Amino acid sequence: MSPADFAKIQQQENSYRKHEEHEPEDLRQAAEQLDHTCPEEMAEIGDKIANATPEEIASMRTRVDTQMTYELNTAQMLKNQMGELAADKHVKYIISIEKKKDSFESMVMEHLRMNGAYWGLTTLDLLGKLDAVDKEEVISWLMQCQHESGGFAGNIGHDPHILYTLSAVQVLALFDKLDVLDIDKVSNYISGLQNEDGSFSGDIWGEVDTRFSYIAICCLSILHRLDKMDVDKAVNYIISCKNLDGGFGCTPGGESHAGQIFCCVAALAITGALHHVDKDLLGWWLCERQVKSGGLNGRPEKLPDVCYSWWVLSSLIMIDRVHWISKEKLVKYILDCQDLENGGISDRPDDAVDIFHTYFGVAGLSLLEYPGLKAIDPSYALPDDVVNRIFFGK
Ligand code: GRG
Repeated sequence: MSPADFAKIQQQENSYRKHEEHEPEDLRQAAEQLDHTCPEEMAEIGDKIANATPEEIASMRTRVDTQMTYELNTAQMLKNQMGELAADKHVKYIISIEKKKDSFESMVMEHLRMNGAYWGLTTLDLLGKLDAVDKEEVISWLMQCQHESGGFAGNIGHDPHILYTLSAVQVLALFDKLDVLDIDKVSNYISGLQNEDGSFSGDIWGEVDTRFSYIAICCLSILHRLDKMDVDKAVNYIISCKNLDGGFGCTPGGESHAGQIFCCVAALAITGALHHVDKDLLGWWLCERQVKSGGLNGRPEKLPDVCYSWWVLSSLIMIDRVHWISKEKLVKYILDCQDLENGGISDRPDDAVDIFHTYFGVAGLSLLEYPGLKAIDPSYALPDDVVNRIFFGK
């Protein structure tokens, strides 16, 4: 073996030893390179072994050992960096919220408990643990939240709103219990909130928002009663909220925001009107939401938040542009937001967890095809099997 060969080997060994200082991307590339160059290197080693002295063989053995150690360390490091979903901890966290009725979180959630029920129960279902709750108890409480108008409130004794009505319908769909509903009563409540211009109000007080258009379309679609509303007018109103950047706002002229974009794109997807979306323009705006940490924000110059893993990702999927972001980096960001001790997911790493972000984190991972999770439908925000049962009876 020539001195030049020895110098080369020594240089490589030093670089292997220094791998901790490398960026994960460099290491991933190096691991791939090793994977590809290995056969030639082995052949080269084979040639040299034929004429090698005992010292040279010892040196080659060191080199192979170092290389293998490096590969194993790299694999281990990448695995550690990726982390894992603490599924059991999240299940315990969700169930514990129900039991801590006097906690701060329960108090501030009191008026929107119906949304909380949807977030928590859908997460449990995605994790394959919906049977950890007493279905009859949930349904009995849920039905006490319904008003004479047909709409549902966020909790017993509160006022009805379209926001809670969708959550109630979604929870019943999860449990395959839509038959407890007076479908006409609920669908009359929703269609009664449509305005002359095609928009929807959230309740009798009249606030208008594309969130309510989505909710009305999603809810009536689940109840097989889309014919009760003027779909053309609803679609035209949504299109009137489209901006020059390809996104959508809450009313005409309103700033594009990922949450509203989800609502408008999903409403157009459900009504078969996605051709109104400029997919490349909107896809570009949406993929620009991914920041350095891998997380997504909801609009330019804002901080990333786990909930946008849902709003942005589901929209990208619906317009076939999900490959425009780094899925791996987003998985890592969501996993970094877990409370590994007590369960739950937060908006950003090391912040306090809550049920809203726990749902959107797990739902985001489901969209990212994270192993062990049920698949979720990007437009109905319900597990695929629930959507299939509603529309195909299976
Ligand atoms: C069934 C999934 C599902 C939804 C129902 C309620 C609803 C329909 C959609 C809400 C869409 C929306 C507007 C989401 C955004 C929520 C959010 C985190 C808003 C925060 O806005 P800012 O301005 O935060 O406080 P940023 O991130 O812009 O600084």
